[in-house]
Amino acid sequence: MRFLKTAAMAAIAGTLLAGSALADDVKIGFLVKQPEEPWFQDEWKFADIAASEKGFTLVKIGAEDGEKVMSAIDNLGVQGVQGFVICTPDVKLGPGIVAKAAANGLKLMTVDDRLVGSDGEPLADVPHMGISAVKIGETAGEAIVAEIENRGWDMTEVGAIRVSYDQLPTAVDRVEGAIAKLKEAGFPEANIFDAPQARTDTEAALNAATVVLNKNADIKHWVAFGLNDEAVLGAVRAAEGVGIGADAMIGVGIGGADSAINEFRKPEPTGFFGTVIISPKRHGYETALNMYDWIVDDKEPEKLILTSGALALRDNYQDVRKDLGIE
Ligand code: FCA
Repeated sequence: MRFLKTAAMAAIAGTLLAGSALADDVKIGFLVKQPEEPWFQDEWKFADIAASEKGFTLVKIGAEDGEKVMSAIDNLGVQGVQGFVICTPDVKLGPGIVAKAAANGLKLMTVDDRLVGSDGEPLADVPHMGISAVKIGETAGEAIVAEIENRGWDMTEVGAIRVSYDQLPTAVDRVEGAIAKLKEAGFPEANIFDAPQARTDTEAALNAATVVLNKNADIKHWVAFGLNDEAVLGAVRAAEGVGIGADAMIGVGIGGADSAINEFRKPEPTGFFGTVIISPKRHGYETALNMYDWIVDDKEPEKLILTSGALALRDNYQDVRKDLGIE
């Protein structure tokens, strides 16, 4: 009897030990599609904070195309990682990413861009944290409308640049949210011009917006929106390139990382009028923490978390950032 009791206690102690050893050995991957973009730098920064708080290892990998994503996942498997968070360069890689994660025995969560299946529908089984894209786009649209009115522009004489990346559902939701608010305020649909960007960076947006501006040289007042700050900065730079400055351009981006903040810090205002600040802390810290809890406590993350945004302008962005806990 006494022997049995001792054996049982030893077994319990062994389990406890194994449990804490597991916590020390936790390795989590964090893959992003555009590692040079300030938003993703911030996500990594906050994920690093979660790693040092909980004592796990964070493996950060930039994966700019499908091939890199697939080899990065194999790489994580070889390194003994238990799970990873990913913002994929292409949401259509969804089924491939799910299969690759499973083949390596890795738990999988997505951030920012939600995976889709071959039918184009979201892979609802993969836990995801994204932004409330339509709502945030609407906030950008409302800010543009308010400033058009503030400047006393006649909407029939204003052009709108829709910097678009339509292969990404969250990008479509964001720009369509902005357009809905413009139209609601009476902005003529015929004055909205599509500027499809080849990639989601400033240079690609600049190229796309330049085409629109050159084709419509008779329009003197412009507004611009897109999926992120880089998209809108591209439109603002394109406008500057054809002599349209801050007084004739109202660009409102989405993000609020350094790309936007550096613009607000310039001594003179530019056409980059505002940004809807979203939270890299939630997207970096919280996703990493959720993955950690999943690995260590078998606590599955919520399937879908959508985060909100807050409008910031040149003169109040510091307060908005403070309120969001990202200053
Ligand atoms: C997408 C965009 C990023 C950022 C993120 C929340 O991944 O490409 O710039 O806006 O959503």
